[in-house]
Amino acid sequence: MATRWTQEHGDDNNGRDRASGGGYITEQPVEKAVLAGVNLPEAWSGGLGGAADLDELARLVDTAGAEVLGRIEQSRQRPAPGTFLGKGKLEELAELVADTGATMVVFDNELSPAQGRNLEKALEVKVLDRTELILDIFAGHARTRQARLQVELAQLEYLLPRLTRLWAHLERQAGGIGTRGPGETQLETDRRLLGRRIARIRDQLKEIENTRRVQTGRRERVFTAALVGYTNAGKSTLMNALTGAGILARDQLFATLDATTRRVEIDERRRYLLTDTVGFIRRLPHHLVESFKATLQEVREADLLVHVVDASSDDPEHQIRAVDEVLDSVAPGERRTLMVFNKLDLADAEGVRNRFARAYPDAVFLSALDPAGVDRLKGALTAQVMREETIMTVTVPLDRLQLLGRLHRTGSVLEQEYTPEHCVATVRVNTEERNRLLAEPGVEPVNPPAGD
Ligand SMILES: Nc1nc2c(ncn2[C@@H]2O[C@H](COP(=O)(O)OP(=O)(O)OP(=O)(O)O)[C@@H](O)[C@H]2O)c(=O)[nH]1
Ligand SMILES: [Mg+2]
Repeated sequence: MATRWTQEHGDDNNGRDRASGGGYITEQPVEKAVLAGVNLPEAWSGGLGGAADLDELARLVDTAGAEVLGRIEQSRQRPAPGTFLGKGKLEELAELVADTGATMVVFDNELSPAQGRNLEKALEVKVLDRTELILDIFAGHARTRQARLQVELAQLEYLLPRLTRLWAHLERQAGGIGTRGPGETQLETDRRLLGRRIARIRDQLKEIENTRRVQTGRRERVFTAALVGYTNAGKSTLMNALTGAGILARDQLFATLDATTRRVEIDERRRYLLTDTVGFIRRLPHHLVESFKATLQEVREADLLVHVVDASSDDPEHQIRAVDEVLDSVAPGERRTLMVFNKLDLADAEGVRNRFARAYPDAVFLSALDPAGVDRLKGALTAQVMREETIMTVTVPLDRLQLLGRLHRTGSVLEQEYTPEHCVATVRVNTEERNRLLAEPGVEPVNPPAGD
């Protein structure tokens, strides 16, 4: 039972070393898990229904650093109120735990505090639900102060109603999946203190967000594209291939949690910003979506979403739907999206094209490992940025003609006429140049094009 984490929550000195070590557990034995899933009707309560996906749960457990020793599944019209699983299935699960020597049971469903307690009593091992597992992985992968605070906030809010159960965990064993994090440092505190901590984190996050706002406000307005998609789809790999950003990309779920932004130069006149963001998953815990609102701000503010899909996954459509659902809550309304079907080297490339080309005529099909494919994506992104170009006519005061200098050099001044006070120039500009020009005192638009 002496499973230990390499570091305590809140210490960020060697977060990167941890990640390159391929897991967080330094001492054996590794925790041993049995997976349990209840298939519920799709429409069951608040998006928590649907079939269990124990393969994906196994990947999550593996990412968290535990070993999977067994699985059980049950289909029900609704969860059994006390224990989620029916009585017979619960006995079967208890036997499986005993036979395998498992140290914990992980549910693919979200358990109520009472269900968690009852299950732990019946099974006599630690019981985690999908949300706790995902929160734990996020806690292990958070790198920046902002990401760590966001995860801690989500953990605290999730744990608050479950405190008694958490304390029981901690008495039985120190450490292990699901007990890392705020629980350890808050062991001897009460809910009131926890509430205060939550309030403080919220304040700190607000401060970080305000600083970011001031900084981006000072930046010029540049076309921004954000990579979004299911976890492990290849967002960071593509980001690195397009920008040389050197972001952590690995075969793990939720490898990157922080938004990273890089500039991509198209030519002397045109550039755009590309942002890599946190991956999504089906039934992403709403506490996480809530507390990652700040990171996801990048998604909300982007001019273009580049939706990366792992075309080699079992069910790409399902993943696309899951991502769209998260996006609906994060960035509601119209979204301009470029679909990118990645990992074609691992998929039946022709089959994938046939399946998706009709629904997504502008989509890019590629493998991030193929430089020619990455070039095509680059081309598609450039085309999207260029689509932003508009032709407009402005008056420029004669003593400020230098404002047109850069546009002259790139051949973007299409016409020029002079009046005694003004130059009337028709220019081809992208969003950034347009806004910069119109922000200059004395520069006025003439007959702005309809619909602009
Ligand atoms: N074979 C193959 N592997 C790929 C391709 N693109 C990405 N990968 C691998 O897939 C794994 C996940 O890639 P990441 O770039 O980390 O995925 P991500 O979308 O950033 O994932 P998260 O940050 O976890 O949400 C890594 O092991 C990559 O090397 C591809 O086109 N072909
Ligand atoms: Mg990533």
